[in-house]
Amino acid sequence: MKVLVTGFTPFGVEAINPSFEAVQALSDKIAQANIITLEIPTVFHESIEILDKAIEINKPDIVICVGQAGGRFDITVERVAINIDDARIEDNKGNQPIDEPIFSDGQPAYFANVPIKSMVEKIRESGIPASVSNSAGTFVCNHIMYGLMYLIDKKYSKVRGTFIHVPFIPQQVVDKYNAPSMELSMISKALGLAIEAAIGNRGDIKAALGSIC
Ligand code: PCA
Repeated sequence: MKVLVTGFTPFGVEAINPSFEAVQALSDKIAQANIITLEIPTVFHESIEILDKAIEINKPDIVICVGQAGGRFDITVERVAINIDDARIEDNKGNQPIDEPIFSDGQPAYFANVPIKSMVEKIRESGIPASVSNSAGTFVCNHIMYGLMYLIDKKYSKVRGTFIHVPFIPQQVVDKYNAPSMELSMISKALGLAIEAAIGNRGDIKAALGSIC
């Protein structure tokens, strides 16, 4: 079993991206699966092309893409990706698509095909805050998750995957008022647990982890 785990390059005003920092800190083996890590540029489309090549070369069974969600306090496992780019800021190559579909021949949305609730519960059991998220936004993170699920739909039907958003780490919030953060080691541990749950479960649990608004 092989799991490809990606993180993003820093973007916006940030000098680091906790997603790739945490991905890099994962062990090489989790629950007997080989872990392959990859840094992806925070750039529309180029990110999907790089992911596509990495899937083609590495032939993973599971792909988990990870990104920073500054302002969220917990680890959020994404349920769905939507076919829209709507960028509030430029990506790392100056692109700022507004209300553009990601793929004209793609579905309006794709759902994660790993057991997201089992993953959230496994993280919570270890005392780390986590929840299911029903929106990955409309920037490059939603874009890469949509790209991943589109590629699974069109080319890699045996692959399973989703996207996980992680909070800022403490060094990013020393000058930000009221911004939540989580220690890098905790984020990395949570990612490892999420991967373990994805490896060990095909069907999901029926748990009341939905959101009210
Ligand atoms: N977070 C951004 C893109 C890259 C990242 O780490 C997002 O949530 O869209």
